[in-house]
Amino acid sequence: MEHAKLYERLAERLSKLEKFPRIKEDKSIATLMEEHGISRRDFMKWAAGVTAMLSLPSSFTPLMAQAAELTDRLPVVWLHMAECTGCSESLLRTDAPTIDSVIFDYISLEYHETIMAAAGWQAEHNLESAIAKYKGKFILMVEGGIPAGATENYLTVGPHGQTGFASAKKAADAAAAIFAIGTCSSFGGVQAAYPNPSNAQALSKVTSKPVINVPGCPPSEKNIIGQVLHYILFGTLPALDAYNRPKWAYGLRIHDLCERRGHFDAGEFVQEFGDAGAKKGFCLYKVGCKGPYTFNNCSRERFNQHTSWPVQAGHGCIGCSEPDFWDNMGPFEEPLGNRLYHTVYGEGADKTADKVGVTLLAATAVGIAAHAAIAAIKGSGKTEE
Ligand code: FSX
Ligand code: SF4
Ligand code: F3S
Repeated sequence: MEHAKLYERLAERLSKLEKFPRIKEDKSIATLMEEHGISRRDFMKWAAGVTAMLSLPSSFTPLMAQAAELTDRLPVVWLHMAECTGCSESLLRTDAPTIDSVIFDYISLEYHETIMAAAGWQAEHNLESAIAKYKGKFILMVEGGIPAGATENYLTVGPHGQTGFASAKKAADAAAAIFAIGTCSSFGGVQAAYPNPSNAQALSKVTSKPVINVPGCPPSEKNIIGQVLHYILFGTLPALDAYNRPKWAYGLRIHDLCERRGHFDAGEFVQEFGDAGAKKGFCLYKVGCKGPYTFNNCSRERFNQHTSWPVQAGHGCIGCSEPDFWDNMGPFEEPLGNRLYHTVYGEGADKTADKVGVTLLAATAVGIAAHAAIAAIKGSGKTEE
């Protein structure tokens, strides 16, 4: 009954959106899909996958497909701050066009520095007119940390040398919804790593409006597009965790659904890269996997249309969707538990644990390290040829 009511409410919202004028008149999504060799059947299969990912019942699949068809009614402004453009690459650089990347083409992207043709004065003008034309109606996606150094001059964009800080603030003030795309925009990211020379900040420090964080360095294409579709369907904030990450994507630890989890439980670990255990697909905890402390859906959804993800490729998770992971999760190829036990320079374990940031994280680290240690004592972690 509850589902029926929700279905009705969402269907009503979509039929209202459908009446909005299409921003892109040139092509329908069906034509675009056809051009990329994607059948209607593939599209519906994809819509079923996204429906499950957003924890909606499978009967909502037609609504999801309809929401994807309406992404051209929604103006999006995408700003680049201090970062590596990996988030955009995550969406755009798949070797074959995925449905997510086709939808990204279809979205009415009013401004995106990496893929637009305009440059210089023209680009700046485009941004200003998009913000003015769609005031209060556009989605703002920001990629990158925002340098707020002493003079705010660490990042300037465009011919007027506007600071990144000012440009993000101006766009955020006029946006209908704000998504921080990637760990840099969500939490500061690599440029905010100690000693953070440009005083890089999270997008949420630039505006007082709610910011939905979609972290990951980079986030998967699914988490970016999924967030857009969630907004089209619901028009409200999703349920968020303590770090403003949508729970549908960041509600579980990598470790919870990892395909190597059976080996972790059995105490079967890779002791060093390339050993016999690595060949058998054993757990990567002892070579640094941070999956037990990292909240993201990589082990469930994977990347590039479900083909692979870091742990499947043979390297541990480095915790890239967690705040300050550059400082807190390193060294990336050593277990976090080692750091908690083998304290350096006379610092106590508690003091070191404090730096990890979250008590839960530290407690889990101790538990996980204990598991690995017990497994080693039992001798079951050995991987002789
Ligand atoms: Fe790079 Fe995006 Fe990392 Fe940051 O991703 S993949 S440095 S999250 O902002 O471009
Ligand atoms: Fe998977 Fe890493 Fe957990 Fe091992 S420690 S089961 S590799 S997430
Ligand atoms: Fe990042 Fe770990 Fe996923 S490193 S991409 S959160 S497996």
